[in-house]
Amino acid sequence: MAPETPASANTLDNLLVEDRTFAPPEALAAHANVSEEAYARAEADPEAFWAEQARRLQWETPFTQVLDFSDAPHATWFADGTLNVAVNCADRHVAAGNGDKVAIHWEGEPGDAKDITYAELTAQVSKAANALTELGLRAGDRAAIYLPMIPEAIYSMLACARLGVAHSVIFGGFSAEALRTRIGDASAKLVITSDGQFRRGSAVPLKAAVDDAVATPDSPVEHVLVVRRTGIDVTWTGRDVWWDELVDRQEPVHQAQAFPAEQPLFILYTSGTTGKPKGILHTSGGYLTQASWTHWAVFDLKPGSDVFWCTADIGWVTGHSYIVYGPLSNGATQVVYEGTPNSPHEGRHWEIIDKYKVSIYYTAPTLIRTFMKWGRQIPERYDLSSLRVLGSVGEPINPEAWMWYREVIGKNRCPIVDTWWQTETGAMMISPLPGVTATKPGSAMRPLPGISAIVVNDEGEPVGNGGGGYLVLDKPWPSMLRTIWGDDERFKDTYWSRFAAQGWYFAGDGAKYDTDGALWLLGRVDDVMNVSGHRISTTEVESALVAHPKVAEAAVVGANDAMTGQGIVAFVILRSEAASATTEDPAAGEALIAELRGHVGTQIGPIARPRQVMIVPELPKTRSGKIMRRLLRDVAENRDLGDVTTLQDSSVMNLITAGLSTGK
Ligand code: 6R9
Repeated sequence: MAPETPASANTLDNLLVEDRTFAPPEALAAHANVSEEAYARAEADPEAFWAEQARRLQWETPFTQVLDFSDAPHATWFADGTLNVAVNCADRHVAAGNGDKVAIHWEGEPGDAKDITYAELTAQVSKAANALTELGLRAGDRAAIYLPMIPEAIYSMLACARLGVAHSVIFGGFSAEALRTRIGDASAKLVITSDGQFRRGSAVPLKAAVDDAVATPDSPVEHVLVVRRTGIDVTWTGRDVWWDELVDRQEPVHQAQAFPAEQPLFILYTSGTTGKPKGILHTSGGYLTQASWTHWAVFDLKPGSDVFWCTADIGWVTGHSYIVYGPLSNGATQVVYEGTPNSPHEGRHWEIIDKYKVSIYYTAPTLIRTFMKWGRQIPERYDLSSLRVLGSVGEPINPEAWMWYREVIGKNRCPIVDTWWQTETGAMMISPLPGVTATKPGSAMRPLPGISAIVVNDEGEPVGNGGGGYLVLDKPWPSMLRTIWGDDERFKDTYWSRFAAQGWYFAGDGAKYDTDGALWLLGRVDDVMNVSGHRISTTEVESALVAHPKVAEAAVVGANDAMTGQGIVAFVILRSEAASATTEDPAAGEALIAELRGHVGTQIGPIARPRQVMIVPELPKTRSGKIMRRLLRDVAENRDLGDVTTLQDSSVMNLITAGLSTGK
């Protein structure tokens, strides 16, 4: 059978139907930070809306211009205003009388803990800024930060911001090679790292990778500043400086200078699926405006009573915007946790929520599905009654994972905000507002006030309700990326050439509207499968699989198929009980595979029925928890594996391929 053209003109088939809807809780809606009127007001005059949000910040020189998009796709926001980002995140809360308020409840992996007030934060950032100045850093320079989730990571980011130095945070655990290319691309003069980091109870080296990365004659790095975290042995050279010897002796006061709104704030590298990583550049005023406002609006933050916790790593954009810049600019109290969710036990997150009375919890679908796999009996041992808003980010959240999150963690009380955004967008773009928007399991619902997003087909025509296609952002927004560091051509090419005629930003994600007009994100367009001419999103088939009571996680890929163009191959992780049952009895495993294929067929239609289902113990993920389908495609098509350097745990692929070759 030759692949046929689908009957509809839509770019993506719309398979999954979801009709559960949850209204915002009345008590929350009655006191919500934002109300329905904000949408219409922002739409009528987006620039006035964002100017109003920008005034939530402290400006040294007030701006008179808002947006300038005359050099599109390059935008400037608030360009004639000046501000200091670190002052906005620390000093101004002290000046407002909140110096004794806890900014950070820091919880170390081994169980050490420390509360950091806004006064302490201001002093530490000032000392670090003085130290960086002593090392020769000046406004306009770049510094790389390669640290675990310890307070010094946040002090370092804010010290850079304070000096007008752009930081480039690199995931603690990326290889020396990954470090070298990122340091080189940004010409970083300084690397801030630690001797080692704790991972599941043991101390592992960190500085060693930096030693490797800077050991070339052409390295731009002049100094390596080293935090003592684990006490493990390190090798030492003339360019190395201990944090406790340099920073601790500095004055806790630093006179901050204001910088223009368009001063570079950070570069963050996204791996992309192919080619060299892209250094996404963000600047100061627009970025901070949107990070700050979305953190306040989307979580309905009450800075006086809420305890916020974002479980991301600071090496991911989510950590930049919703651990550092959003919460601290809002003067929030938050938890920062150094470790992994199952160290020393699988109840660690719930124990922390109980201990600090966390009221807003923001995490990723990958983790929710992991918690589902471990079982609901674990969170049920803890008091989670302090929670009032739950958030999700990083991937589409499957409806069943959403329902589990709502019932088991939120006890059917807490609204869930599913927030769609990207490193490139800098801050949240599409999300419900917890006191305003009704929610549906798995949908990000609608663009935030001040944001415009539409779903279009190949020709750039809006698809309308019930249709699927490409997600585009058709209006500029304050925290938009300004360029790709050192490669402006690639910036234009990657994001602005697909719909150049219309001048739209191409997000690279598939999306659809349901019949009510709610927005559903459907994964990267590169991952879309083509089965007999039907374009099927990975997300919908994965969601159908996760809806089966024995499945915790699923990843599907399209593999070459002589008959249908591509055939759907599913990799499935079972929930704990089902996993032990199938390991003990291979026949039960075979029966379950047949059941799962049938289940997808009945849930969303025969066209989406997987050709193959493989039960695996793990899935390959990036450090921000995204499934790397590219590697699974290599497995499904019996190819050698491509680049595995951005995997969170590179041994996972051995586990998967070993399991397959023994027929499991
Ligand atoms: C913040 C972040 C961006 C990509 C994005 C999309 C996926 C993120 C999502 C989501 C569906 C959500 N993504 N949030 N997909 N629903 N709520 O994750 O940034 O690491 O740059 O990834 O992540 O595919 O294009 P980043």
